[in-house]
Amino acid sequence: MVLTAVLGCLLVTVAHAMPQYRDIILNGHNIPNPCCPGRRWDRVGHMTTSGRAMPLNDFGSDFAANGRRFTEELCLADSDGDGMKNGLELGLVTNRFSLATLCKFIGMYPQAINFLRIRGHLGNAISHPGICDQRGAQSNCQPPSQCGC
Ligand SMILES: [Ca+2]
Repeated sequence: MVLTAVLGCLLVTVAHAMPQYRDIILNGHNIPNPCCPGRRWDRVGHMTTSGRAMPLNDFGSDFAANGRRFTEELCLADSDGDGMKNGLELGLVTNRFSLATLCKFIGMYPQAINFLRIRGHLGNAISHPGICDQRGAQSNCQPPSQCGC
């Protein structure tokens, strides 16, 4: 009985959180949790990182609007309005190429995430692209009042 309940919860989580999308998002498996420093946010496109309620955050809405692909446009967008473009928050390193160039590249070759990392153009994600943490220099958003930790 308990096993059935646990498996049911896992299936619901897998069916709704769509963890495979993390594979096509830069650092999708290692998004910092803005509410709990040092922890990850496993559902990059959702407002919560755990629990059953899974409304999309602004990054998730933008991702869905882009056909559930990490496009050049999504890379250059500032989904959470904190003043930092998604590509920068997700770890693109712009010391050699501009963000526009790197976003164009990943938009054209979405399977090239590991190539970018190996070549030093992708570091660790520095903040969450869909949950405002007010890190951006031109931040125009508020962190959620109940982030959960
Ligand atoms: Ca942002």
